Amino acid sequence: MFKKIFGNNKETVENEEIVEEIEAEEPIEEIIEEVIGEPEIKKESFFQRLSSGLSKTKKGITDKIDNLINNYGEIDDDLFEELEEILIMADVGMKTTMDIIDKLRDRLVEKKIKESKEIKGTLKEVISEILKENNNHELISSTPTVMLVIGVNGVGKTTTIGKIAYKLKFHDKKSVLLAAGDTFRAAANEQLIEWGKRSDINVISQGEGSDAAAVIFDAIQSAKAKKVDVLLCDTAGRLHNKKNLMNELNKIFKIIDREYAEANKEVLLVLDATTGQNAISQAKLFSEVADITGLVLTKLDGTAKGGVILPINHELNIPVKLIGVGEGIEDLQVFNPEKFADALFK
Ligand SMILES: Nc1nc2c(ncn2[C@@H]2O[C@H](COP(=O)(O)OP(=O)(O)OP(=O)(O)O)[C@@H](O)[C@H]2O)c(=O)[nH]1
Ligand SMILES: [Mg+2]
Repeated sequence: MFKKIFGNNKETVENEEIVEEIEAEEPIEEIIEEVIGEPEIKKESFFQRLSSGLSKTKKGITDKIDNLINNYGEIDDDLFEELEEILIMADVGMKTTMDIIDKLRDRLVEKKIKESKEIKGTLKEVISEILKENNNHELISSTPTVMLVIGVNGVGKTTTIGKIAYKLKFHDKKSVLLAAGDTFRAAANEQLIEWGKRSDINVISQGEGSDAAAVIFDAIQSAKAKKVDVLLCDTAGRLHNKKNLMNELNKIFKIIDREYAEANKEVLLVLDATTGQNAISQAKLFSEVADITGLVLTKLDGTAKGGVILPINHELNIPVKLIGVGEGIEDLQVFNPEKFADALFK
């Protein structure tokens, strides 16, 4: 594959070439279909997508808060205790919940609010403020950019790359190249190539079992030669305690620094919202080994644990840049705190 990509001064290989090769092998095709499914482009507005994506979380937070408010007349300590319970059950986490309650109590006193039915607006205000902390949703500050996408197994790294590539190319009008840096999992290459094909974006790959750092090296040379705006690099799913895989990540960071010092570097950590509080510990552990520039919170659509975005914002000093609200190519949104709060409290 190395020769194929770089031989005869041909820096990249067209998706079609690789895909044709893969098509000859039936079982891999089946695996890809199983892993990716069909692209699903729904005719919904940004806000409708967000709103329907958050419906399960809304049931777990705001619908319960509505019930609570209706059950109380005057605000008292019991109400705050029940509110605390709702937030903790909705994966908001102990620290962030306590901070929300404290802020809410102060704000209600300031505003001289005594009736429970008047709480909601102030609670939304407090939650919006927490969502706005750390806010920097700029995905790329300058070009060229090398963006490395990391995270544990199955959180949605490859899918997110497919969606980001589509967004960058068709919404932001950037030229994009993909690097298949997951050389570990079976059919990982083919999955990325399939995503590339959907947006007609080239993929640099060397096949399963090859050296991930070598793939990134090749991809950088290609990105430079083609003056590509954004090089998006997939990586294998890894746990922080898997030493060899963490070393591999360090090797990749070094290659990027050495081979493309002039490029802007972004490291996106992908977190799966369905894992709730676990996502927070993943972010803490990964930030010990990598300079993470942004977070992506995926699978918000499939979970009632979307409240985890609050402690992620409040307790980690890394901005949430994107949120995944479905499996389709357009189901990735730039994280907008105000719209998020609106969708939650609608
Ligand atoms: N509902 C939903 N599913 C998602 C979202 N993002 C990813 N997925 C699904 O999550 C599953 C895993 O996604 P991948 O992109 O393969 O995850 P990965 O992190 O690359 O996995 P590994 O390479 O095995 O570590 C797939 O079935 C995706 O369709 C999302 O925002 N919403
Ligand atoms: Mg993957």
